[in-house]
Amino acid sequence: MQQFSVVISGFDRYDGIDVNPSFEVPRALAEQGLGISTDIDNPLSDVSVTIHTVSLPISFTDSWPELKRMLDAVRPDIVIATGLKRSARGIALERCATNLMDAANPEDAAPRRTPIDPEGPAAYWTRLPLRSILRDFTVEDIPATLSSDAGTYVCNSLFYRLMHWNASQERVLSGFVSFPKVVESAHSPQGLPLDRQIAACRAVVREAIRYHLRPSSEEILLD
Ligand code: PCA
Repeated sequence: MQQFSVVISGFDRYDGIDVNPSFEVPRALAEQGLGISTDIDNPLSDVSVTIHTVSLPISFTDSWPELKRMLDAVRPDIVIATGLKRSARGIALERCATNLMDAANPEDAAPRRTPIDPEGPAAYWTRLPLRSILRDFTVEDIPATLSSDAGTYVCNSLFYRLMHWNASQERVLSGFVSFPKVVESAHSPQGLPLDRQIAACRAVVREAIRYHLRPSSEEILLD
């Protein structure tokens, strides 16, 4: 049986948010597992998956070092970083991490319009198989969009540093998924119930493992 180690990161408390999906979803998934069918035709029936979760501070300086400590300790095959995008209607699959920090609030001594890594490339593409993830979402009726950027705040910085690290790793797949706000009704104009967000994250991990087992150039949808 093939062993897979998956790290799913989220963030600590947000001001004004009662139920924080990027805190709740990784923990729920670690508790509930992936629910992989043991059907012999299922390519995932022969894998054993361990999910590790970490909740990070919303900080330009501290979030990446904390995630990196976890990556060094666990040496995962797959890393899914997650965050909250308050404006998102459904799940936003982030395809691109850009080399830019720009905090909207200048009071907190946060960076204004500066590169994350002055020596680094302008952007990194995700390594996650977005095409097959979207296909799963359609089957499970989970509203989602492809997103071209995770903003210019801490989520994007973490995503960029993660992809920068991933560039020097063999056989590690990483990417970033933004959750919308948690709402009660599946038919709200904006946001999704927590159980739908957990189902979405489960599909992301499942497809990432499938792709890790059998990479194909078609599955990463960039345009
Ligand atoms: N959302 C903020 C910071 C962390 C998060 O989950 C952002 O969009 O950058």
